[in-house]
Amino acid sequence: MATRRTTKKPNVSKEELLGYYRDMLLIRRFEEKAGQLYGMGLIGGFCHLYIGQEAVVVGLEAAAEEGDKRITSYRDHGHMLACGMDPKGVMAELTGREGGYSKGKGGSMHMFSKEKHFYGGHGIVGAQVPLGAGLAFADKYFENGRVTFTYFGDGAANQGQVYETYNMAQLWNLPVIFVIENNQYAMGTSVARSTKSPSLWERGAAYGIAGEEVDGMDVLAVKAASEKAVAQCRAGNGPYILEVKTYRYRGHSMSDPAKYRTREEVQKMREERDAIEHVRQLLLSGNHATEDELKAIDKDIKDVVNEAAEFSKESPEPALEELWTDIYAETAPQNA
Ligand SMILES: Cc1ncc(C[n+]2csc(CCOP(=O)(O)OP(=O)(O)O)c2C)c(N)n1
Ligand SMILES: [Mg+2]
Repeated sequence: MATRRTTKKPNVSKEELLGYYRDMLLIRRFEEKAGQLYGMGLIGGFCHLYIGQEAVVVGLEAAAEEGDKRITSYRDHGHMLACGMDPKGVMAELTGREGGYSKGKGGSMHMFSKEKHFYGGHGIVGAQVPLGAGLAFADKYFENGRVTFTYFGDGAANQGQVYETYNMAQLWNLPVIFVIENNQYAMGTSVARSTKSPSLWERGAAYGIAGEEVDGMDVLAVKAASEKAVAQCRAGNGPYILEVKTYRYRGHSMSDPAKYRTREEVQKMREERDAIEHVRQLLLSGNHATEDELKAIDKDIKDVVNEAAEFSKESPEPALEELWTDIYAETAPQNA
């Protein structure tokens, strides 16, 4: 685990810092609520929470521009919120209701937003990696200057399809940023137990792809690395790999007994490395916000999340006829 932190005066405005705080807190509170709704039996199937990893997606999104695309795995609620999708629509999809982004027919592993250029939500480990390169291929073909953020985990990083994708992405100079969210575990298997080459980003060198390791508990470090990666991609220099070292506080999914790590390990990360607490301290010590102002933000976010939960309970279940809709695309995709 990298332990570097942005200790020098951050090169961001007060508004930006407050924005990151807000965005990360929204993800955390949303996920806590999703966990509660799951416990109440209102969310079916699996539920993979993102708690602990918030700085990754918020830092990456800080470098994104309108029209850029994102695609990720099943641990995707944070990615959706960070790119501006409506918490009500996301929560209602989790509870399987009509008001959800996929009309309640998809759940977290089949949720999309064309408007926000969010391409899922994929339950098959690593499947989103070649798909992400495909999105970037389309952007290159249309010469629209867009980049695609393709997120995957440390476990997925051991898959063959990742390396086939690296090869082609570099060969074709595709504008894709491969973001490895290294949260140290793939279900119950730690990185140390799954590979003898633990520096995952360095594997790109075999294909000529540049990259770097980033402290994923420091949103400003993620933002800085993301800006560099985006600049390289937009300039037409092909793909870039960011291995973002992070940590998930909760189990792999809601049904994980977490016997593969100690409570102390989790507690230590929460107490010493928490990304939200880090920004909170930067805001307070830099006199960018008072305790009361931060409390007001907390309250605001609680209201947003409670409203989303209410909406996700009140929205009706999809009608039976919906079984026969949204199966085939009616129009061929156009340049977005
Ligand atoms: C092809 C495939 N193999 C196995 C699984 C079962 N599975 C689901 S998540 C997971 C672990 C993936 O870990 P990682 O890529 O590190 O992502 P994280 O869950 O940590 O975000 C596995 C093995 C699956 N969904 N798909
Ligand atoms: Mg993992």
